[in-house]
Amino acid sequence: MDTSQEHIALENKYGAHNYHPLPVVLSKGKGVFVWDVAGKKYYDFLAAYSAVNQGHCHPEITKVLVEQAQQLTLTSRAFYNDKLGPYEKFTANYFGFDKLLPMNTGAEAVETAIKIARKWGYEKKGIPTNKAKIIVCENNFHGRTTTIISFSNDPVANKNFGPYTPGFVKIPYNDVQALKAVLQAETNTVGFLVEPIQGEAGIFPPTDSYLESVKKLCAQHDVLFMADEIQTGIARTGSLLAVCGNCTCKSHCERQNSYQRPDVLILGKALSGGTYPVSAVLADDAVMQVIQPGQHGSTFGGNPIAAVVATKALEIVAQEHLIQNARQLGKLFRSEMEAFKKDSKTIKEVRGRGLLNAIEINDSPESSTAWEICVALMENGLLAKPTHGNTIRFAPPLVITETQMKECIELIIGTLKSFEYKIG
Ligand code: IF1
Repeated sequence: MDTSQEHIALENKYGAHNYHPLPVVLSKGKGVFVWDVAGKKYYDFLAAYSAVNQGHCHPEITKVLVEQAQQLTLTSRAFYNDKLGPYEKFTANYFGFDKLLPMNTGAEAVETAIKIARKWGYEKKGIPTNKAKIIVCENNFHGRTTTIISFSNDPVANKNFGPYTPGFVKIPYNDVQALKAVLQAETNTVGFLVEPIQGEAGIFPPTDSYLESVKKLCAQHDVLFMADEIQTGIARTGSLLAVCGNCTCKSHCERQNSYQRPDVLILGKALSGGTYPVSAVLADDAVMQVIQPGQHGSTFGGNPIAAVVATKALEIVAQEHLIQNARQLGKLFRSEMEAFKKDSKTIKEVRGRGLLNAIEINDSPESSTAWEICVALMENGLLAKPTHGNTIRFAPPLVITETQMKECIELIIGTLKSFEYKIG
């Protein structure tokens, strides 16, 4: 038995079977590359679901992590620590909000946003007790907690986990009329929670004017526009946030009318460069001040390691021009895939923004073709993962160079060509 098989067998025997990973066991990462236990090198085109935007083991992030780990790791919020305040100031300014509430995982940050919106609804909007409604989208993905899966419509995610948390209304994504109708009908609405580009659903960017209309409608109805940018945020889609539209500046500028500023911004994943679980909710005072001592918190949220790691991870996004890189190389990726699609039966559609892209394989959603292609890509030295239906997500670290991207495009096209005979 080689070591990969041993590791896989161990997980199978002693670990809960809540994942179905590709059969590759990784033990090292650097930039856009990861290595398996046998020393084989791969391009990482998942980047830990868009968490490792700054690249694996970024030396500067690792440095602050190690230094802080030797100095002070955790105080809880029962005491102050000397890293949290500077981090909150830096990050609030970076994204243009008054305040930040620190948590650890994405799901926790979404839960936090839900609690803030409900409390704001009762205390600022005068919604009758326990009547608050939050509008969400069909095919959403916001995490795995009991409340969040309560408003999922993916049976894999929520079947047999009931009873479900009430208070959510589902409407189709990218449908302004549906939002308008529900805002008119549901007077107890406190917020609209949306992924600016739907991720798990298969990478679906909305029509250009969608977020602008969403923002207007939310403002008109005094409802919080809550953007879950856990996957799309922090340069991934070729702008600082997906709500920035076409703005490529390093941080926000209100003069860019393409910036659809949310009332509540939810971040995770790449906030730490994938180094450490760090998530956050950002909002202005009028909203954030509804949370008072004792009403929300977390043992680890806002710990000094998280604070220094996240600060550095955000600095690197600006220093290394990751927004511009994601935008340029994303364009290159999609145009090359579109060009290949013209002569190939293997691709049905190419979708995405920046370096959050997907290709839909031209086979029935029930077939395992996308999985088989991912196994073949793995054998050829590139790791990517199928998502819903027959879709493959391509989301490398944003530090990828043009030369590397060209090599990967060739590798992906070469692999797809080997499936030509099976498809169509
Ligand atoms: C899993 C997808 C990605 C997210 C958005 C909140 C969270 C996520 C928009 C929760 C998490 C992950 C988690 C991972 C699979 C994954 C995912 F395939 F489901 F869609 F990224 F592409 N909001 N997304 O995408 O954040 O609590 O995990 O830190 O296996 O659940 P978390």
